[in-house]
Amino acid sequence: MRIDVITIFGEYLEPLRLSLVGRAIGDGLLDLAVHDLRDFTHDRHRTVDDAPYGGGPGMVMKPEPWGEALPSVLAAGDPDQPVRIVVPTPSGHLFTQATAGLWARDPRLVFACGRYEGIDARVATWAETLEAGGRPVVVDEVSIGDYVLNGAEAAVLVMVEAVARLIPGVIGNEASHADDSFAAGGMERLLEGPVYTRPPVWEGLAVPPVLMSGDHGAVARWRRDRAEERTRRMRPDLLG
Ligand code: JAH
Repeated sequence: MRIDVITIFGEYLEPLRLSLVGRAIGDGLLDLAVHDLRDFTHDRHRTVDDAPYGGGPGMVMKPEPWGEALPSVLAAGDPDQPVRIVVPTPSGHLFTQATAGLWARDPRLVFACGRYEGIDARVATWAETLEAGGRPVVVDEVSIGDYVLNGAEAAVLVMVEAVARLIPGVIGNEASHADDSFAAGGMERLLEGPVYTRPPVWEGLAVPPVLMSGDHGAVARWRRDRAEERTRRMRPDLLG
């Protein structure tokens, strides 16, 4: 998979070169390219924002740098691959584990990072008229949750990590994400219950004996019960 990120704060994406995602890049399973939006401006101040039409506080990202950056970035990749452009915004539809699973099968994701009050709305509309890999470009406006950030970069970190670990070959132990909270299949829509390791007693607190019983059926039932109990307590909305 190739992932492009267009941003005015490229350094924000550097942590993606660490740890598991960094290893995926090193192993050639993920190609990450970060682009500076200001490279697509032409004035001496490399201006990317302007005042909002209709008045009000804050600034809006100008469309013209995006109008140059997006075709340039699309042309930098494999022209035969279809592209999904992702625009993180608090007014988008919710990004979930299911979204991550779908995107992990895409050959190309392009993240467009807004700052200020967001990107001129015409950019998303216009980007839908682009094509890549002989197919229309898909534009997804998504939110990672109901809070406002100072810009989309932190949301991109979250989404790239959630997607990259689902790329085949990226996680050494494929079974380890089958029972993650929110993973499809297995413990569907349940939070994960508590986990324990040695020592058997720590600060006077014992590990639940069933986990040391060697009875795999009893362990599975106990884990399912704890998962349901925790989901009822922490996230009753997930149980419907
Ligand atoms: C803030 C552009 N759902 C989290 C989220 C995503 C994006 C933004 N805020 C929150 C954001 C300012 C400018 C995007």
